[in-house]
Amino acid sequence: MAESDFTVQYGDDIAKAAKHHARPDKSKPFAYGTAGFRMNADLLDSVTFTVGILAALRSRKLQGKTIGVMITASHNPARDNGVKIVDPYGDMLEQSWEKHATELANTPTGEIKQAYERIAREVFKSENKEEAHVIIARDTRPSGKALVKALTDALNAIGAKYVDYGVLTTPILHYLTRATNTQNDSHPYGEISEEGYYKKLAAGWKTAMQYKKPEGSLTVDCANGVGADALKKFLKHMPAEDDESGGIKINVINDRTDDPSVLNEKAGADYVKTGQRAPESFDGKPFERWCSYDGDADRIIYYFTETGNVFRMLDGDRIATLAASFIGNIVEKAGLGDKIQIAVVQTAYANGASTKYIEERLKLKVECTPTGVKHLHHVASRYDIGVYFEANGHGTVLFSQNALRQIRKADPQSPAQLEALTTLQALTELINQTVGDALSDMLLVEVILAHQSGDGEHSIAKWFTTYTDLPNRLLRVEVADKNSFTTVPDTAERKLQTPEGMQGKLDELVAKYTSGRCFVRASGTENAVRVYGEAASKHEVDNLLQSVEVMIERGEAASRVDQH
Ligand code: NG1
Ligand code: ZN
Repeated sequence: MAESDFTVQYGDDIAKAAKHHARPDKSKPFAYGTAGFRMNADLLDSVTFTVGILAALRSRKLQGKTIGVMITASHNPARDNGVKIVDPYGDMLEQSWEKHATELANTPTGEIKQAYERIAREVFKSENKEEAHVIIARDTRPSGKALVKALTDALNAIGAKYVDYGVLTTPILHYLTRATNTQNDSHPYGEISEEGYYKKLAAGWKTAMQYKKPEGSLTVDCANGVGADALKKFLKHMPAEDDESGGIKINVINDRTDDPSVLNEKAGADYVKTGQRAPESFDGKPFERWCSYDGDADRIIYYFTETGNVFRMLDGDRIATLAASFIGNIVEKAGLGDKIQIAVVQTAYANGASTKYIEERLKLKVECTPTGVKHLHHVASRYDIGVYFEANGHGTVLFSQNALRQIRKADPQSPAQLEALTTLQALTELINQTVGDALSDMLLVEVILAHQSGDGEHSIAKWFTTYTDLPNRLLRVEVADKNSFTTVPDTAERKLQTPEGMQGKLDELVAKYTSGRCFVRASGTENAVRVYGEAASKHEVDNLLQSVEVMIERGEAASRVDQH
């Protein structure tokens, strides 16, 4: 018998169920990208059905471990939706499986049984009768419910067991996936419930904030998304506002989760970061701390105004530098400086000034990866402590098994060492170890600012002055075919390979500007190319980006002529 000659169950049931979730004949090809599948929700029914099949296959392949499926389109408009798979430890679907997701999503409905059996044979290698387990959550989008139905129809057809957790933030679903799979470990990640997540974070906060009280208040713009519900539930677990140990006043705004039309509208992390402006409802007083989550609460951006209404933004790069500097410091204070190595992972979109600050002032290693948190997460996990953030506010801090062991077994020699160790231990509980998490990142920032305040200066203003961002801009340019823009391998997307000759022209343009840097890459989530640039002055950046846009448009015009 040939190796692949084994029975694969459920093919007929899948074929039957698929008829209710048929792939539209004329759909464009779907691709599992940086954020899973994401598009107009009307196109997602058949795609979500096939994701159910793949999630069950993945679980069976991993001896029945629980796989997560999240239905969300994050910061995109309410009409969009998306679906992505979460691996057992809460990280993104292993990259080698993305091609199977893409293949299933593009299979005509009449051929789904054959495609399913072919993939099952390829990944299983021998007969597999494991019980499959999947957990599901969705954000507040109205289309989410029907998509969960498509997903569970697939899970029923393939004989998988599942739990539908309803409406949750993306990071809570990641937490639950990891918590479920580590229940029998010596150190389970946490209780398997939404409540368990809030309890874990609140416990970490209380320990980290013993004897500290944050200055002033914090206002959180929840983008009218699911983060609003989560934050309100979480606050019930926090110390009273006037408590001298960790009491904090948090105002929740943009919490209209009952009205989908306002989701991410003139609010939220993406609106603030891309426009470098406050949400429309902003009415903060000078130096008051504000932050914005995105629609599924995995990104966060901080900001405040200085006297005279000058807007100041603290993005993912700032959170990374704040966290790396603080954690580096307490690791030293805890006497673990020679046992724990810290690194910071960024993408090419990180402001050059932040990279310089980390390397030259903090003396820490910086790694640059392609866009998409899966890349950053992967590299960060190689270090004892890996701080990773995208400039857009998506990121976290990972503690390796070695770091956790060192922290657990350290024997403090002084009250100062004990305090540092206690804070460090608390941070390992407070910081989401699976994925970027707006709520958890917010608590991290608040802990650090509270620890650093007390010298008369506003802690947020002090944070802002640690270094000065290079003026920068991010442009989105629509092109006929974004796939004609490819980058040279191993350059973290900083050099174009095609269109031929374009990188040379770009280099010539950049060379004309002081501290100029610019790169062009195809977006993984939208049909456009992104142009990022920075230079010594705002005027120069504007100039540089305008020239690059003209260059791209000329290239487009020339290729249109070629095709005729
Ligand atoms: P694309 O569209 O590939 O640039 C965007 C963000 C990523 C990431 C993904 C997923 C920028 C420049 N790009 O990717 O960082 O967050 O969306 O949401 O912010
Ligand atoms: Zn998001």
